[in-house]
Amino acid sequence: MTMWSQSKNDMKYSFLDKSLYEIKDKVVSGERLGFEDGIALYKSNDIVGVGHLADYVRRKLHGKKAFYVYNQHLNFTNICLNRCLFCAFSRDAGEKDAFALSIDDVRSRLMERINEPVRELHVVGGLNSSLSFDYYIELLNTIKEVRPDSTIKAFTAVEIDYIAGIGGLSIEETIAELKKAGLEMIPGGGAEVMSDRVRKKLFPKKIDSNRWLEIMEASHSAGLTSNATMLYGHIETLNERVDHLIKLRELQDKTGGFTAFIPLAFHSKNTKLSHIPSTTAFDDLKNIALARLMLDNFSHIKAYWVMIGERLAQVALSFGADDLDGTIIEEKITHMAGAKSAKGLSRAQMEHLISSAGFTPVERDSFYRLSDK
Ligand code: V47
Ligand code: SF4
Repeated sequence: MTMWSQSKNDMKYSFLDKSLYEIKDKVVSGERLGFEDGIALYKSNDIVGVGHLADYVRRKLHGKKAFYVYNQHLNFTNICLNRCLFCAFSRDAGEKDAFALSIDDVRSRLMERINEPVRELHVVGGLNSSLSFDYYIELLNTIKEVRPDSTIKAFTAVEIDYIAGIGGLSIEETIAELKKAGLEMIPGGGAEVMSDRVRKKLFPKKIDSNRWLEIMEASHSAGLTSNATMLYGHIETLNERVDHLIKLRELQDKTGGFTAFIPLAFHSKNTKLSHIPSTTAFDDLKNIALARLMLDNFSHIKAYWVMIGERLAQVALSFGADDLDGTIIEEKITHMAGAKSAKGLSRAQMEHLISSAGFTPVERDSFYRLSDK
C-alpha cells in the first residue's frame, strides 16, 4: 500500500494513451507500480496523461504546497581521483584551475554570506588525496562554529567511502565521527545510474551501486537522513532507469531514511561526452513524473532548477515535483558543464516562481520543518 489510496472512481480523466488506464487504476487505489508499468510510462508519448497521474499523487501528498530551502553550496575541492567521464567540475592535482579550500578559505566563504538567513549548507567535493581525515572533521567543526543554526548536509556516499578509507575506519565508525563533528544529512549524489554496464563506461573508478546503497543504509541506521539522485540523459536505457528507481524504493522500504529524490539532467559541455545532446523538456518532465509515480514511499520529489532551468522547474511542479531545492547562491558542478540557469536565486525570485505556477511557497529546513522567517 502506498502513502495515499482512494477509491477507483477518484480520477475522471480521458487519457490519449489508452494503456495508461490500467496504471491509473493502480495509482488511484494506491497499488504499487511494477517494472513494466515504469517502462510503459517512460515509453508513453501522452506526457500530459503521465503528468496528470503524477500530479494526482503529488496533490494527495502535498496539496498546493511547494517547498524550497534557503541554502548555500560549498565545494571545498575540485581535485578528484575518480574523473568520471560525465563530470566537468573535477580536475587532476596540478591543473591550472584545480583548487582545494583551506579551512580559513572555508571560513571566509561562509562569512561572505553571514548576514543571509542560510538554513542549510550543501557541502561536497572531489576525492582529493592531499586532504586528511582530520581536514573533513575540521571542515565540519568550522562550519558548525560559523553557522551553528544551519544544517550541514555534506559528503555523498562516494565521499564517505573515501573518507573511511583514508581514516582506516569502517563505514559505521566514519559516520559516527562525522556525525560527532556536525554532519546532519547526506546529499543524494554519486548514485548516477545503478548499472554495472554504465559504470564501466562512464565512471569506472567510482564505488558501485551495492556500495552506494550499503553506505546509505548505514547512514540511515545511524539516524542520518539522506537524499537520492539519478543522473539521466547520457547512455542509460529505460530499463536501467526503472531498475534504479526500484532499487531506491526497496532500500526505502527497509530504512525509511530517504527524504527526497532528485532526477539530475545530464549536461555534457566541457565533458568527455560533449557529443551527447542536452536532455529535452519532455524527458525532464517524464523523469519527474516517473519518480513521483514509482517512488511511492518517498515523501518529496525535487525539480532541481539548476539543471532543468527555472522555467521548466515551474512546470515540473504540476508533473509530480513538490520541491524546487534551494536558493543555492553559487552553483558550480552543473554550470561548469554548461548550465544556462542562474547561479543562485533570491527568496523573492523563488517565491515568485512558485506562486506564479499556482502553488503556495513554503520555506523549509533540511528536514521539511517550516521556516520561522
Ligand atoms: O553526483 C556531475 C551529478 C551530482 C554532471 O541531495 C552532473 O539535495 C549533470 O547530487 N551534468 C551532484 N549532473 C549534485 C547532487 C545534488 C544536487 C542538488 C541537491 C542534492 C541533494 C544533490 O551531480 C553528482 C553527479 O551525479 N553531475 N556532473 C553533469 N555534467
Ligand atoms: Fe569526482 Fe564526483 Fe566529478 Fe566523479 S562526479 S569526477 S566523483 S567530483
